[in-house]
Amino acid sequence: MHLTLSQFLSEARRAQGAPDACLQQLIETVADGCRTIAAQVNQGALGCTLGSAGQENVQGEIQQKLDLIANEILLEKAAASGALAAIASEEMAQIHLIPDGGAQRAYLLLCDPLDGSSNIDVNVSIGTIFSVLRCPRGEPLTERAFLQPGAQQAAAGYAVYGPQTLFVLTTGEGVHGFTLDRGTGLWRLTHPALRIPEQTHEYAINASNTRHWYAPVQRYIDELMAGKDGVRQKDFNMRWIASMVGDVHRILMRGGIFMYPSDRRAPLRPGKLRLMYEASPIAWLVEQAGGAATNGYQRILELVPGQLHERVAVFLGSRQEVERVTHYHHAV
Ligand code: AHM
Ligand code: MG
Repeated sequence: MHLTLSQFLSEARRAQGAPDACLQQLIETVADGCRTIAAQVNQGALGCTLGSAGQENVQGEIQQKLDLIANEILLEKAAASGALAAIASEEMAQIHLIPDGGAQRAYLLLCDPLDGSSNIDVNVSIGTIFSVLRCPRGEPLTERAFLQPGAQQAAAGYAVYGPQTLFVLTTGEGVHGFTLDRGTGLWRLTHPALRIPEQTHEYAINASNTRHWYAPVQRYIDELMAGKDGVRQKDFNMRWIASMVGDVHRILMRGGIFMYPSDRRAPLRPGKLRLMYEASPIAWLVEQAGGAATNGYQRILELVPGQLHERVAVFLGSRQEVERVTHYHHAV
């Protein structure tokens, strides 16, 4: 029988002393939020959740109705959890302080409530990404409290809303996947101890940006595309879902490398993805599953954020490929 998420976390707490009761409660609250979001996703056109909300977020991107609905669901659940001091989200310019944030106020939550927004209306996999940090004590709670490197995360994970709905989690003891049992509403451990193969023949990148890439990315992709006829001496296959959660989930299942590089268009805006609630949590999951994650030069988990919504270049997945493309960056 598959353990429920709650049973799994309780057993981990007994065996390793972590997560603590407060963190366990918070993880279960986030998972509960994801189950509620999944129900909204499933309703599709019947639930009036498709289409644009007609407004922009802090990054100047048009928000979809489901972006806002998912954000509200997580805010409401998190506020009631008793474990949280504040929450930050892709969909909110400022951090949100939890009024009377519970007796403990031990943690901070960051999230991308609905990742892959361009796929909502076309019924392709989308997801929720989250990261939990410890709340620093003894200082006023401002955005500064959130600006911790990813290596300090207490928990991280995502839900993927696809043909199956999964909740994938790390608290620093490997990566574990739980499938939503729609009959009972329980998350059940179906994918324990996920490992990413070191080698792969699959890569994911938005190739429509080819003409904008810097030389190291251009070199790496040219070599992959040359396949058996080039220096790599094997053929590679390309996949691009345009939901990072979907692409990363495939990589956790069978290997691969995912890239969203910075490019010549905006040297001051490195890449598209956000460091704190997209790249860092996914980087920790990938490393915990035996893979690697860099910005082309450095481990993503070591980057110290300067701002809540800052962007970062991303290369992550099968270790040998990430090391190769990182080496190409250092070689120029
Ligand atoms: P979102 O959080 O607004 O959905 O944006 C992030 C998404 C990632 O999930 C995905 O990898 C990327 O944007 C796709 O970008 P592009 O449209 O350039 O292919
Ligand atoms: Mg996103």
